[in-house]
Amino acid sequence: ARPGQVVDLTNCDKEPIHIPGGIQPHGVLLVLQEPALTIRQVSENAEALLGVPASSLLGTALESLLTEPQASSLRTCLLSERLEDNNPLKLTTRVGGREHFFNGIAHRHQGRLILELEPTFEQEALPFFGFYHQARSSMSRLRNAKDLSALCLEAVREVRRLTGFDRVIAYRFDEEWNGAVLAEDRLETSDSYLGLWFPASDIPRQARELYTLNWLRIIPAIHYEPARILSLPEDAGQGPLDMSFCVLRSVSPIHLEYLRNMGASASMSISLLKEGRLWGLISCTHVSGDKYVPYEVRKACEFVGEFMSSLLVTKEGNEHYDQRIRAQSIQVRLLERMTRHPDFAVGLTHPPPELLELTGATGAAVYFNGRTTIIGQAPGDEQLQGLIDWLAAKPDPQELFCTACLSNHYPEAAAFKDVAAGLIAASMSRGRHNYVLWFRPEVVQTVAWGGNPNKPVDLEGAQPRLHPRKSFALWKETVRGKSLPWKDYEVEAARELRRSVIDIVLQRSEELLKLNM
Ligand code: BLA
Repeated sequence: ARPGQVVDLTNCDKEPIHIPGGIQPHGVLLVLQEPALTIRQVSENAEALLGVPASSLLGTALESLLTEPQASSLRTCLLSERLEDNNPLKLTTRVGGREHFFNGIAHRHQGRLILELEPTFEQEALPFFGFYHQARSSMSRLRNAKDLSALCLEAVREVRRLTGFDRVIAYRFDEEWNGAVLAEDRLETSDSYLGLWFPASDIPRQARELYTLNWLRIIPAIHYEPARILSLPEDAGQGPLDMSFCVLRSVSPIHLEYLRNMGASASMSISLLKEGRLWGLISCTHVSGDKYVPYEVRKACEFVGEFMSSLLVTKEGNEHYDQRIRAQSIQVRLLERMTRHPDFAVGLTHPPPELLELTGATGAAVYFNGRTTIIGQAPGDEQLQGLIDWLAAKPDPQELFCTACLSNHYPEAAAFKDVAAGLIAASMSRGRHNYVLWFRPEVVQTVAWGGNPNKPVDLEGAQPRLHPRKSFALWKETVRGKSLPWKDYEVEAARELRRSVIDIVLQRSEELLKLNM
């Protein structure tokens, strides 16, 4: 946010993070005018890194900073159509007899040629063969991962190996853009984030849009003073520089505060895309000081993200495939027991976990001929009876009634949302009211929150500013009374079980009829 602009819960996703007006000061940003490569804009930290004050660079030609042979090859590179293919440009500046080495990262956006210079040391780059072998073995590990979890784990290990971040996690968005940590590689002395969920507002819409366009972003040192971008006076009316594709783009102050609250000192994240849509992130955080990752290593990390992205369709497809197979084998065992056992309810509920596993429920009730058998967590007897009466009296009885927010349909359910905010109710016979009910608790109860909620809220500044931790409170309100959604294959498994039970019931009653004849 710019000075005077207050970001709050209602406009969090409107913060224009692509035009922050400044950069992170570990590099210098230049906007060049073609063909002479005149410096039209430059970040105010130029003096610290180049040895020339920003104000005296404005209006001059970039070449004056460089040694002559470089200047002409630079011009060839920069003026080419696909200038990004030449990144990083290895540049040496000479000012007052002192040489400085840089990686130059160039791109064109909205008709502007932007060159970002990151200081470098010769020995920093991965040797070519090292990179090649690493990439090859990393590709085969990712490709051979047997399923989605294995793929995520290989990827976070690979990124941690490449960079040395204290923690690397793989993070997947759900339908509402909340995220869950699927895999982690971390310092052994730190707490695990595995399985934790984070609310959608932690990574707002406009940030997700930028991350769909860029593979990687880095914050090497969160405690920085942004370096403003200075322009020639005659360009003053041009409006702020769009930094959507800049590697030095200054970061949202809200996010920096978020990282401070997490105890992080540096951060990097890599996008994971599935069929062009942001699927998740590989998110890296460092707690033990600044963490600068050289350009070549970042490219190797991007490569891991890009390659993992290309594998998501098959590996995630397999995930559901495995779950379906598992549901089918449970189904077979349940049916076999039901046909053997004169009392269905017993067949269905022994051993108890199988009926729950079938749909991923935490509790179930089998209501058969006026008798109820309960497994796992379920509403109390009276609450259950009330629910069954309500189901039986529904004006539009369905074979399968399925909801992730029962209290929307049946307000009395608010009283037992801790065990049954979500419900699948399968009606097992016409006329008589026999049901199998599956329950899931309110999502706030099941989902573990990863932002250290017990930590006292930091002092807020003089301006009423949004504290990132407040987003969790907001999120809790939006999910109040709701369970995690039932997945298609879980609903399908309930439907399948219903069909089989009805078949068995019919078969038995026919047999009974024959006996009685
Ligand atoms: C950005 N938030 C991000 C990013 C991550 C997270 C990974 C990408 C930038 C980066 O790589 O650091 C969130 N980081 C996490 C999570 C974990 C983690 C969930 O390590 C879990 C382990 N953030 C808030 C609120 C707002 C907010 C309330 O909590 C808005 C009001 C904003 N987050 C926010 C913004 C960005 C962001 C604006 C974009 C930062 C930028 O690119 O400029």
